[in-house]
Amino acid sequence: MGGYKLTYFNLKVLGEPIRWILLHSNQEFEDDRVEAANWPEKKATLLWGQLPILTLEDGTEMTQSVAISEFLAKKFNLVPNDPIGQARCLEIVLHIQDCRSKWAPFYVEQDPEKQGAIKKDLLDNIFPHFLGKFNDIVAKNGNYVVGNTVTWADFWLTNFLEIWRDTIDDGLLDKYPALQKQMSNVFSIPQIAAWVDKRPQASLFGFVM
Ligand SMILES: N[C@@H](CCC(=O)N[C@@H](CS)C(=O)NCC(=O)O)C(=O)O
Repeated sequence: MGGYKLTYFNLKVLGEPIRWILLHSNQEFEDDRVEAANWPEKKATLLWGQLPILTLEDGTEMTQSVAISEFLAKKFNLVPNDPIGQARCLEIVLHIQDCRSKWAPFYVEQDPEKQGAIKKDLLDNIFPHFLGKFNDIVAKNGNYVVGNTVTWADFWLTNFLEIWRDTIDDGLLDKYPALQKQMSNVFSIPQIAAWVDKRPQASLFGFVM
């Protein structure tokens, strides 16, 4: 055991980029997935009441998926060398988080009519805005997010492109060739390819993302 434990749900969403950073770095880790039935009890014991949590070898716990990802990426050389490149990675990941926060209500909404309106706004406005910009950035960077080479920001982008496509529209990425190439770059990394072949099927409260 390499000493890390990632506690999250049986979902990809905010846990999967962290799993990929650890896998890419050949770190063994405990992939701790909290069952829905155990969540209320577990939540009550947590400082911030949310997941993911990364537990380090000495028992130190970290929260916030972006902070955890950047911490591990710095430790395991998945960041550019220059400060501006490092800031660009964080910048893009925070834009991915912004896009995620616009997509998430689609899943929470129970009323089919309201859900349809959210989906229409995603397809007409939100995704064209974010995906168009991500595509242009990636096209200028050799089909990576920053600096013509893989960084932790690529793991974030590929993970969410896959989730948004699979949850909203199979053809979502058809207009974005650079994003398709970026995903294929990430999914070709041997450790990620091997993981994707065998990873648990995400499923929690009917969410399969
Ligand atoms: N900004 C936090 C958000 C964490 C978050 O929203 N976690 C959700 C799962 S994706 C959660 O724990 N939900 C259960 C709850 O709040 O009770 C991060 O990026 O880590």
